[in-house]
Amino acid sequence: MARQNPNIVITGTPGVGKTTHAEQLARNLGFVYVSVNQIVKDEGFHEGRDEELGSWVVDEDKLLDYLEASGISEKGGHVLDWHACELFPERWIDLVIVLRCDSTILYDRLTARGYKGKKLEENMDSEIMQVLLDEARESYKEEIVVELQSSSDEEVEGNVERVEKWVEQWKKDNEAKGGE
Ligand code: DAT
Repeated sequence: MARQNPNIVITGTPGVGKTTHAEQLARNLGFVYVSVNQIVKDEGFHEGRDEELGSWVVDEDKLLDYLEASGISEKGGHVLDWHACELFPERWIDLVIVLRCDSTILYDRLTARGYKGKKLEENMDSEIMQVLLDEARESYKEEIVVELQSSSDEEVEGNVERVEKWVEQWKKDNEAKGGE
């Protein structure tokens, strides 16, 4: 059965603004906000923490089974917030937003969060080398991957509006397809 609403992944290096965008989008659209980090932590879908990188070593099978059971694939209308995207099956996902941020601004955001040493360095390198953008482009069809800048508040506003318009169009196209 075709889903009535699209599923959207918001990805990017830590600090680029994924949570800011994903929460606002979910609120405006009436979609379900999915903090993958929170689920991994709360449900224990991990094999401990990589202290150097400051992230969970995720048990992907358990995470995907959990999301599947929540009806993501059939119902749609989920906004997924995670600093990786290649693990989500292609058939679940309709749009992948990769947020990008100016390095100086990102540096300030990450240090404000207490990142330092190797954790700070690795995340800065990841943004500069556009690791997440490449991962998204390798994992999904080119036409569903969109790179958006997230250095200023105005950009958040513009990005959210742009995605809302995209969702409207997706629904129209989807209805038209269903009526064929
Ligand atoms: P992420 O979920 O990618 O780790 P976040 O949404 O928690 O990022 O944002 C990190 C911090 O930066 C937070 O204090 C909000 C701020 N921020 C994010 N995107 C921004 C933007 N485009 N303009 C101004 N501040 C932004």
